[in-house]
Amino acid sequence: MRPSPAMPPDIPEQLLCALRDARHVIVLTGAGVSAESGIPTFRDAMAGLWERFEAENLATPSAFRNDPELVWGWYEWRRMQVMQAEPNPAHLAIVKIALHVPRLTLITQNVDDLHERAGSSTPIHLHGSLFHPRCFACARPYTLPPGTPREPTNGRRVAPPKCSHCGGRVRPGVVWFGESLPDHAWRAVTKALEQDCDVLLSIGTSSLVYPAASIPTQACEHGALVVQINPAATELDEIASFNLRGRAGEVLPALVQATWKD
Ligand code: BJW
Ligand code: ZN
Repeated sequence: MRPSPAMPPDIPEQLLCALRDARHVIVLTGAGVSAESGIPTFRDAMAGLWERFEAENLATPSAFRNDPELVWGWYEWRRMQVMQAEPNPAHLAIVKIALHVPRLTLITQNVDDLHERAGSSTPIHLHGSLFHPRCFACARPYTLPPGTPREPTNGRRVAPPKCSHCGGRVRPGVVWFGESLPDHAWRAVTKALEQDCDVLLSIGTSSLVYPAASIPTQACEHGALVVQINPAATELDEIASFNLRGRAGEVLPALVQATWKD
């Protein structure tokens, strides 16, 4: 028998039922969700940022101390890429899921603003944001000038702005290796995990970076059904009840369509 077009063969009925019945869905996203918008991931072979750049020279507090111009220029280059990108069908499908379930908590490791621009109002940004820099010395927020950054081509050094309060250097508002996650973000995650999550969707993350990678396991321990959407195998494969192999921009709209016939 040919599969119905509204029911892709790789989306099991049990998963559709779980989503239809869910009262609280947690969606955890990683770089793979923005990949189809043209934003590079970190660890994918060939295309991943860490294939071309050394994380310890760019994404640590000591890297910023050693070479603030290199680090600020690299992040301005990435901010420019994001400003030139658009949300893709995966971001939009997450907005649609939120319309169908009584409660959706969106947790993202991404530092872009594509979830917000797709229409998700309050994503929890676990690893901060390219759009909220702050002073490296006194931590006061810094307001970026409007418009896309000027001339930050890849590898170009750009002097970070100075804090108007203390004169310290302004740093990107992201979470680097060895730094704690923002308190308010982790508190919101803990609260969401304690509030009867029925289904957790882990989408486009390698599940290698902690503590974010512990979220699906914690949800599972709280009784949630864990579902992974990723074209590649990850550390989460053994914990997930369903592994939907494919690109988020294709699988998620199909999942929404099959679940709610949207
Ligand atoms: C698709 C797709 C498509 C492709 N559709 N899918 C041992 C040594 C040193 C440190 C540690 C250690 N063990 C643990 C640590 C701690 C460390 C850590 O976890 N390190 C591991 C790498 C080992 N964690 C931390 O340091 C964290 N802080 C912390 O633990 O605080 C406590 C503490 C304080 C003080 C001292 C010690 C501890 C902070 C982590 C911060 C992570 N920061 C970054 C950079 C953010 C800024 C920036 O953007 O530059 O966050 S690293 C980078 O990884 C970024 C991401 O958010 C994060 C996760 O990556 P993600 O999203 O999973 O991307 P990828 O590329 O890994 O995966 C993409 C996936 O998409 C792949 O699976 C593809 O297949 C898939 N995909 N196309 C769907 N179309
Ligand atoms: Zn300052």
